[in-house]
Amino acid sequence: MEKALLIGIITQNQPENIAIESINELEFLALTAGAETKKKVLQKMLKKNSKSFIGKGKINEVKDFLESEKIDVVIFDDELSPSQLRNIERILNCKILDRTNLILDIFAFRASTAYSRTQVELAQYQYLLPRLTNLWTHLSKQKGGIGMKGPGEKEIETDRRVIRKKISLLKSQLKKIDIQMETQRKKRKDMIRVSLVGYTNVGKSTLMNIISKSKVLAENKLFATLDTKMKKVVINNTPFLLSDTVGFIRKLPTQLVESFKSTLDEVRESDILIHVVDISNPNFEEHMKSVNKTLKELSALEKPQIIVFNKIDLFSYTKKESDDLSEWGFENYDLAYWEKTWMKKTNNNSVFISALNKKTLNKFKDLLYKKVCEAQSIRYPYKKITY
Ligand SMILES: Nc1nc2c(ncn2[C@@H]2O[C@H](COP(=O)(O)OP(=O)(O)OP(=O)(O)O)[C@@H](O)[C@H]2O)c(=O)[nH]1
Ligand SMILES: [Mg+2]
Repeated sequence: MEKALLIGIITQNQPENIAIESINELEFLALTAGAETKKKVLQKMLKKNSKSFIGKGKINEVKDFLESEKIDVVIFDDELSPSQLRNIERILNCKILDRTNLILDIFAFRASTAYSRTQVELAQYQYLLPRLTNLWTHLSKQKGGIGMKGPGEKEIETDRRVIRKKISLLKSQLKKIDIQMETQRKKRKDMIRVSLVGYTNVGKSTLMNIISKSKVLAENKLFATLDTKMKKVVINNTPFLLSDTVGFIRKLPTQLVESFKSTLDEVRESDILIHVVDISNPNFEEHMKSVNKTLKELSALEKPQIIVFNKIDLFSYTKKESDDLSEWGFENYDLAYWEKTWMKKTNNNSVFISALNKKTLNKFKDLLYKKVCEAQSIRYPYKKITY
């Protein structure tokens, strides 16, 4: 396993608790990609340093650390600009990755169909294009070339041209697949369509498997699902289509959202969204915000939503003693509190379940059935529905 050092920043937009959770998540991403984290560095800053992301003194500290320990890769928790990447690489003389890069890597590894592979490849080339000069310096260094001059502009131009060509080729391939998918989707137009959405690793595929008796890969890893899986489900004689799709994450690379446009079309065209949340994660509200942000980008935020708070079996809280007058934190609220709060906030469109517990699942099925009937009566207002 490669050894990694992670770097993140604390700013006004990203307070300490969120920065910590974000860098811990980066550690999980790194592990998923195959790197073991040896050290995490967080720096408090007014804003990102335009040249070296973190401060100059801090980056020198990192450099000293790299020299004393055997670190293979330094990973930044935000996307680096091409010039930042170049500068930092020059200072640290080590393999540098950023969050986007790492997520793209995991996606590339996970992509198992020609379709998702094409989508990931497109996102990768789009990420690579403005950073090409950089890559070249990196390669020339590996070849033992002296100095940092890199290739002449002309050679870079050729490479850029090759990549641009590749990008347009991938785009036209995707277009072809899109047309096929669209015709398939049109065929299903009469049915009510329901999509499972949510942060990665919250249990979407597990739920899909349980209620549709299908076999989607579900595991304790980020982005286990990349392709949309669809299944016909029947509750109380009412059929509808249920689909499971790629999970979201904070700071999801824009290139990915763009290239996964067609995978995400299913979400865009759904009648109902089931937003699955892992309530055992102390940052679940943060996660919900990231998911809603992506849903907004897909113009899908206004769709009817059921919020499924999953993994209640793992939920824990610290009870406060009555003589303890310190401020209440997230960890002091019990499940009943969250249930009350969210039932109110969502007008009773929430359920609290454990995908592993059959009893709680019935509550979910009831709510889902109610929503499907509602969607149907909106779509076919004159058709009599028997409940
Ligand atoms: N304890 C507990 N674990 C759960 C529950 N639901 C799912 N899990 C576990 O959580 C992990 C992630 O589940 P998945 O179903 O793969 O999650 P996902 O949302 O599809 O994740 P991605 O496809 O990677 O975005 C797996 O190890 C599941 O076994 C639950 O209610 N309780
Ligand atoms: Mg999944």
